[in-house]
Amino acid sequence: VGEKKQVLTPAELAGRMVQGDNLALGRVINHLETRDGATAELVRIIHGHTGRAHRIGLTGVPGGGKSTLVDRLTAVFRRAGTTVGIIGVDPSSPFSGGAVLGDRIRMQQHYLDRGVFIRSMATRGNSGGLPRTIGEVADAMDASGKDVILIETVGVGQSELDIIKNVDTVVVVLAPGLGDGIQAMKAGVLEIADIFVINKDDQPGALELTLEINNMVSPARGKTYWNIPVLTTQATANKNIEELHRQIGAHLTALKAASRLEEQRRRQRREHFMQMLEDRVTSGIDGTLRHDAELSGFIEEVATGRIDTYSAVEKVFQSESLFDGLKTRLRSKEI
Ligand SMILES: Nc1nc2c(ncn2[C@@H]2O[C@H](COP(=O)(O)OP(=O)(O)OP(=O)(O)O)[C@@H](O)[C@H]2O)c(=O)[nH]1
Ligand SMILES: [Mg+2]
Repeated sequence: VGEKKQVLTPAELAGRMVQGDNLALGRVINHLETRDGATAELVRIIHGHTGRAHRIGLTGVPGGGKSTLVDRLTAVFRRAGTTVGIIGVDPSSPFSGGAVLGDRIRMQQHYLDRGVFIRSMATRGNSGGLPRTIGEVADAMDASGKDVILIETVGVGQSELDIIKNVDTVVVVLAPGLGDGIQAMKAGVLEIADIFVINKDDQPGALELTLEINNMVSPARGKTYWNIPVLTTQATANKNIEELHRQIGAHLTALKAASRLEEQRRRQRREHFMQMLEDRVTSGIDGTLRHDAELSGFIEEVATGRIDTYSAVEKVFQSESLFDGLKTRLRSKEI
């Protein structure tokens, strides 16, 4: 197998992936993550095969039952003949190191199913944001023919909010007994929900939490393209998972009926593009500053407080060596 691995060109590998070969899909994703010589060509090929899959994000409180829901939901999708790609975002933070193993165990029933592809990705550094390549990984799953892609984010840092830039439907999962009701949620998370799930309805406080969320969303009922449902589930007992499955499908139908699906995806592509440009410019400036003797002096002067930030920025942008260095760096594919 090792030898065979060497001879596959990116186009051949992508060809297998498009045929639904999960092994090839996994290898394509490796290339997307390591950003090696094959990445650009793979991204280009993948691009021509995307747009079919329904992308669904699950976010919410830590320990609310997202992974269990993903697992049970996957079973419902599979019974309906729907193929599933799953992206689990694992915190790189040492504090929640246990999550990965737990998720593996929970997902076990699907590991041998060729209609399911599971991949975990690490969060981005300290910000806890979603990995930048998550959209490309979802694209690859889409191109490989997965009908739905479920993305579970961790309940830390920026990733709950980032999810909206990457999916068509956002499911916010809450559960009683985890913090003080909706006050415990990070600002903004409640606003991005297309569907609310109050999980663990066997636990005290589930009814109150459901009422609280219902009160929050009811003023908007009948005023937008979609009435946000508030579902009560018990993932461990498979309770109401079929209804969640139905509402996820209904949301996609509503998006299409309101001509919002394409609009939403257009906005996401534009943002992703701007983000990539920004990343490249930022790392280009960073590299240039560090490697230029004159310019790197400014970093030190600012750091020690000898010069004010504003003047330093002006001086850097007046320098010819910045633009010379930047030009070379920005055009090199390495950054
Ligand atoms: N009582 C009860 N426990 C549940 C229910 N759903 C999930 N759990 C349990 O809650 C715990 C956390 O579930 P997970 O699915 O790992 O939750 P999560 O949101 O993915 O957790 P993180 O990814 O760590 O944020 C596990 O022990 C589950 O078995 C439920 O409906 N009722
Ligand atoms: Mg989880």
